[in-house]
Amino acid sequence: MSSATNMIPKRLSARSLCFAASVVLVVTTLYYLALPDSYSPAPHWAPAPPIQDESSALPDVWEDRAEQVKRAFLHAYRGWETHAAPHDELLPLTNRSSDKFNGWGVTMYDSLDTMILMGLHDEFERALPMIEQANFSLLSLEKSKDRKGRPVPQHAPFFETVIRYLGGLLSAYALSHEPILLQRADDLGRLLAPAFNTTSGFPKYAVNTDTGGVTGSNTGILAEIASCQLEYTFLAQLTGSKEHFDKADRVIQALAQADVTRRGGMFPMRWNLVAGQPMDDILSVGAAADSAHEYLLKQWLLTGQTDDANLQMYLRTTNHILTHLLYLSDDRELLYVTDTSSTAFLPSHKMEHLSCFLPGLLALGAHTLGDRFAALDVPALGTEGLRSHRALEAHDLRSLHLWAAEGLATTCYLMYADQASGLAPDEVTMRPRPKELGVLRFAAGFAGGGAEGGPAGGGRGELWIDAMKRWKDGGAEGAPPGVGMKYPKRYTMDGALAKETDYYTRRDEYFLRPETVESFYIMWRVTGNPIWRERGWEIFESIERETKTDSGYASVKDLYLSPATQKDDMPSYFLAETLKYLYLLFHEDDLVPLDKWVFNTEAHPFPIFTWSDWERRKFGIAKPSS
Ligand code: DMJ
Repeated sequence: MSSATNMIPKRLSARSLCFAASVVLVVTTLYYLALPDSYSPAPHWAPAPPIQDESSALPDVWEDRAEQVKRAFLHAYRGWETHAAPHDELLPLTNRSSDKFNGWGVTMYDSLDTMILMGLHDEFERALPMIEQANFSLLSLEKSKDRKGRPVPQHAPFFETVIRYLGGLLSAYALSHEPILLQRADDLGRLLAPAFNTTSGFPKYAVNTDTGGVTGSNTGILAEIASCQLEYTFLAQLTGSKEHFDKADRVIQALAQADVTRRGGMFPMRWNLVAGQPMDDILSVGAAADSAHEYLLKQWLLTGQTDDANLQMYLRTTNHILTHLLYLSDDRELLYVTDTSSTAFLPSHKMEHLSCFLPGLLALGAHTLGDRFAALDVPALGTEGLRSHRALEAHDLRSLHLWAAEGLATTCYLMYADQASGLAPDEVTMRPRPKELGVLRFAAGFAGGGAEGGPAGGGRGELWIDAMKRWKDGGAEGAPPGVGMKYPKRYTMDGALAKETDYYTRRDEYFLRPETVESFYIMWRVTGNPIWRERGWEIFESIERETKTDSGYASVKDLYLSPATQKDDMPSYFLAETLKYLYLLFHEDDLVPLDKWVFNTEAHPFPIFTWSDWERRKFGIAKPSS
């Protein structure tokens, strides 16, 4: 059990309250000045500004902050080049390397488009000859051992290889037009294609790129079987290859045809790759599920908003998330997203850092869907889907998605700001607000709990959508539940007041993950509210303070202490995603406009396109209905 379980909130000091009060006034005014006309879900309240450094109003501050992120990227990348190239990832404490992703130098492939966006042309140029020589063979791994001395597997994990390598090549090609990048993307797309040789068309776990042999059981994980559509579709559009197109299209068709009516139209976690049907009822936006939900909206966006199958799946899924997976915590009324188990769809009240991509996704949907929120095919919904639809009918969906996005992104921020290290735990268990006032509070096991003994699986709490209904029925006074002013609370090691906390930590490690700053970037672009930049800057400062090493940046544990304890690990997504989103968040120019580009789940931007008549005919794509 983590000692974080026994941490308690400390009262805010009078000095910090005074300081906060004075900046609230200034920043609220700034907020309204910066607010675009299109974002006005409830003009009578304002979201909470965090404690803000007054110097951030100066004109050059954000450019300087973007430069600092660029320097961080260079520090990490040069550390990899010096100590780990041509291997996959740098071990930033021992200056050794690891080969967890095929040994082809994943850090370089994952970093290519970030280099272009940051104007790091020397680094990009140095990478091209290595890509020229790449043959995507696994034979060099034959004698490699992992850190525990075990032989490294002789297969390329399909999902990770697609999102990091294929996504990286395609995006760098789109930004640079270097022909070798597309050639290698095409090679890799073909070498990985045997994974799709299943009855359903969903890909298997892994491929041996030397033999074409496929590894993995006939049970697939949602995120791994349904997060390749963007990459294979864009590859098809660039190469004109129907083979590539068909790979993505079969995945989309299999999802669209799967029977998920008793899950309210949302896709669960485990799938039978022969039948193409779900095998359990676990509904989650976290690990093993996340990017599959993301790709529904993004595939619709990538292909110029004409793909009705993906639109329908996205609308159904978000209806279910909004009505079944969102809850409020008991102390600060934090909005959180959890998962429901196979047993009667009970919520676990667990919230993962991985789930912090959801606010960004909801904001992106609110920004782009417009009147298409009304396009849901209601007669095709099952009973459960219809119930969600009815529960949402009273609401303006665009506002609801934006409020959910704001509340969730605030919770994701507080999971950082609450810790002495300023870095968020990978997993927490939330204490839900009880269903009705006066009902015995849900507290048993919380203070002395932990991953095993805590409240997971017990106590239903009040669904956000029910609290929203009461708020609306009561005249919609003040901020909607879970949205608006929220302050950090610093925890101490004394367990006496543990029942006052909103959550306890299940996993007190920060793996340099991007999801929270990814959502801040989209929130900033969609709402124009500077609060998201400020919060992103706080997180970057914590990353610099707690995770920087002589050669790179390290994952950390013991987050409730500063300095936190560093671990010998620097994932490639730190360069591909975390630093890219921070750079884009601070950069004064809109380098990747959201109406022109779509980010794959590894933050590699692909340009939005529309199919030409010839491509429609060649690939067999029906004309859009409107
Ligand atoms: C990234 O590799 C991708 O974003 C993936 O979809 C899940 N999360 C990791 C980083 O946390």
